[in-house]
Amino acid sequence: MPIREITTKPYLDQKPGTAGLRKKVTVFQQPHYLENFLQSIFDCAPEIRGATLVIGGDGRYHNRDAIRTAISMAAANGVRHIVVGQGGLLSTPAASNLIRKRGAAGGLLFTASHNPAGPDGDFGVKFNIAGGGQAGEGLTDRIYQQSKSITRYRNCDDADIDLDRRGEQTLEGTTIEIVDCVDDYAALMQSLFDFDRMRDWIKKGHSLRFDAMHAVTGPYAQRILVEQLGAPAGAILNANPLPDFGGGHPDPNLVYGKHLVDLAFGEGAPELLAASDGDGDRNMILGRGIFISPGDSLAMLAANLPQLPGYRDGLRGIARSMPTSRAADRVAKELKVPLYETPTGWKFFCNLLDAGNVTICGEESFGTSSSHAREKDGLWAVLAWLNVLAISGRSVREIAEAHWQHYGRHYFARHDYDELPATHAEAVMQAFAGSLASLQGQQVSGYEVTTADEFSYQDRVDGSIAVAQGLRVVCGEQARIVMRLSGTGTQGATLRVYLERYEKDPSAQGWNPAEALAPLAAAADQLARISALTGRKAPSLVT
Ligand code: VG1
Ligand code: CO
Repeated sequence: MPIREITTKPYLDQKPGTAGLRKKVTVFQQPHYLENFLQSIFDCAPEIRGATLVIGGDGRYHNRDAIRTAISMAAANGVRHIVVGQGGLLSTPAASNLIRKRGAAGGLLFTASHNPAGPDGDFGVKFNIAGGGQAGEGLTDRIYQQSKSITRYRNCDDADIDLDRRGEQTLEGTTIEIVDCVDDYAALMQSLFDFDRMRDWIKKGHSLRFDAMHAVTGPYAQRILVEQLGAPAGAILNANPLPDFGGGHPDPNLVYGKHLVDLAFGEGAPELLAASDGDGDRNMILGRGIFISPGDSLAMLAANLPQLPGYRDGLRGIARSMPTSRAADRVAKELKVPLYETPTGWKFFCNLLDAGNVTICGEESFGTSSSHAREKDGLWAVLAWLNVLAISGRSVREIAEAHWQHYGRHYFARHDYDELPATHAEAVMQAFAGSLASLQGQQVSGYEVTTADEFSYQDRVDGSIAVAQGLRVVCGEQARIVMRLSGTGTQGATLRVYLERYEKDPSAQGWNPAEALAPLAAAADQLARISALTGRKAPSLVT
């Protein structure tokens, strides 16, 4: 199995987005496509040579092929030790944990998150660095530049690797260690949460339901919730990972998780209902008769976290992405800890976490996690809620209502317009940008505009600046309209419109979010001429 240098020609479309390189499976199946990108990573991150690399994926179609290629190329590029999840499976947070625990110089994660899988579905690759976080903007751009001029890559001929056999194998002097995908992650969760209290809570007959959506979290939920915490096997839905995710769309939100919503609002509903996405980094939380929006979940967990074993020292700070509702800001204020507002994408939290500035982070896109990892962590959020329920003896609804009563309620919704022609999406952004200039001091939907600008962010640790991170109209604490274009799609452009409205008075908090936000939605349409410029009467998805 000699190492070979293979001559190649660059593909010019390998620009990573919000979370790595995401394309149709058929794009990744083109000769040398994945190889070019991986070699660009090895070229731009020479520290991996002679070091440890973690490799895993969410189990989707093409996962095994891609992982074999990655192992073979890593060996040919002089990686000393490769740690791979058995069967090629590692959830994104579990991979982040393994990178940290093994002192690895990096990790390759094969996932397109919640995007549908299968031969006609999506595929993706993310490069994570030492410490377990996603490569930052600078390195990501260097990798992209390298991919545009690449002329050769290194590979081993006919590498024969058994991804299912636990233990060590060798390839051209590189050790390949196949590990159980759950062990280290489960141990980490045990170090953070009170497993005895959670076990008791379940034993007393409190019920929960977790939907793994035929994606990567099945084995994790099975081990932790069923085997370790004693939940009945029926508490986990769709527990077996399938290459096409069972034909479903493992995106835990009100649309793709509607069956859970129906269960939560139906008779005999379980007390805690949750779901995760394709690669296990997202979470949706529901209780009997209530949906907890991700921004609320961040705020409520932040307020309750210091009661949990791993967080007894209190919070250092809280971070949220800019479009995420400002519910967490109020908790930070009361706890007298800093609140950081970052651009969309988990990579922006990593330097803050590394510097010890924040303990918990969240995004409106159903992402929450803490300093235990450098990725968002779906099951972590579920266990955190479960632990809070177990120690407080309160229901999800009671916790939420007490929170709103104390802090006020932030109504929030995201309206997505999918698969727009790029020209339409850009025209909307331009129209909105054009409106911003004259909005200062004006009224929008009855609120006075205090800021109308484009968000940019300077990293406090490395000084780097990220520009053009979304357009926003801020009406003090009362309301906000934010717009940005997605960086994770694989087809056309996706416009995201984020609406937020604050209601302090508990007697006025009984609206449903769609009603509460309708005037702001109308204002957004008017300011950015969305329906006029796109021909769409309504968003494709409201979450
Ligand atoms: C989306 C979300 C963002 C999230 C990203 C990756 O990005 O909005 O909050 O971090 O997906 O999540 P965009 O650019 O499409 O809005 V995951 O679970 O797909 O790794
Ligand atoms: Co994901």
